[in-house]
Amino acid sequence: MDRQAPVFVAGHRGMVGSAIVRALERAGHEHILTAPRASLDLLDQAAVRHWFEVNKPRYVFLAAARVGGIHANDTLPADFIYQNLVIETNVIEAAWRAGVERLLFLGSSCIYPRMATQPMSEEALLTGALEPTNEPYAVAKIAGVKLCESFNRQHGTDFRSVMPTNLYGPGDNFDLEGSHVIPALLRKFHEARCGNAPSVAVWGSGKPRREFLHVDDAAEACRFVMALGPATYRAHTTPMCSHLNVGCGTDVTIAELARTIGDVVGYEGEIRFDANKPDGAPRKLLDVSRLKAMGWQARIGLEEGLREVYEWYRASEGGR
Ligand code: GFB
Repeated sequence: MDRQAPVFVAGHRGMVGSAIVRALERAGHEHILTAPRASLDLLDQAAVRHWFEVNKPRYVFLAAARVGGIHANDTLPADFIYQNLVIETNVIEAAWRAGVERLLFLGSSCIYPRMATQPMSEEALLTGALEPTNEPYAVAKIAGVKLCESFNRQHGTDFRSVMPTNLYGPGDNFDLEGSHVIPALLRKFHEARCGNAPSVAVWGSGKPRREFLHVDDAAEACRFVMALGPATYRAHTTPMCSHLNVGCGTDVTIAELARTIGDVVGYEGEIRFDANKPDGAPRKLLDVSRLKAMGWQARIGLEEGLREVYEWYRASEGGR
């Protein structure tokens, strides 16, 4: 990637987008373009086309999305499918129209079938039924992958896709209703410790397994994939299976995660499992061999990452 060239990070205020901006700054990029929602509504096609015509980015990281945990996905299906479809169609089509050299679309590991063989390889896409709690979001993200592939096949664009596993890190959403499991449990255990609560409620059975990747690792993977030469990228993907899994290659049960978070926070009370809440997919471990063969792998271990995010949370949101 040319460090002087304009690079647009769509969704720069989110956890992933802000991590990508930090990774680009660390790598010496001098022309990073961002657009706050107040000045560019990605749901407005005319506005997006106009912004691209005026700003002419050479590279685009499409990290903007409507995201949330299992409860948000399960209760707001129309928001999740509509907003993610519109954002990706607007940005990908405008990028083609404006002659963007390279775009990276960010999906999610939930695009794979609920009962896919574990670990899930890129070829597992569209081979079975999706997890009901996040099917609308998954369908939107699958459409994003297919949008990139279709523009590449018809128009000769170089639009790439990465499918990160469950991400966590600074700038995450700590709202207890809409968040993912790690920020939710960090906050719950923190508040239980500060309030001397006798127990903490963890949703579901605690049996599902999840793979977790620190968002700074994910951002470095995004920069790595964007920097690959077209021949290298094409040598490790196919025109109809062009996406790359991004993960750490190991997973833990939610119960093990809860115990680790309890240790990180220093909470010594009881962990209770709320069977009235959904478990979601039983497991979502990614096969990361494709990206590993290209030379990238995760560096930040889960406990190290959790400690760092907990400190960020206490300094920025947790207060005490
Ligand atoms: O992180 P999470 O909401 O998303 O839930 P998914 C992961 C697991 O943690 C589920 C359990 O089995 C939850 O029941 N869990 C336990 C909790 N306690 C809590 C809690 O307090 N809050 C939350 N949120 N979970 C998401 C998809 O699925 O994965 C998204 O819905 C996206 O669309 C994301 O794909 C990466 O991993 O189940």
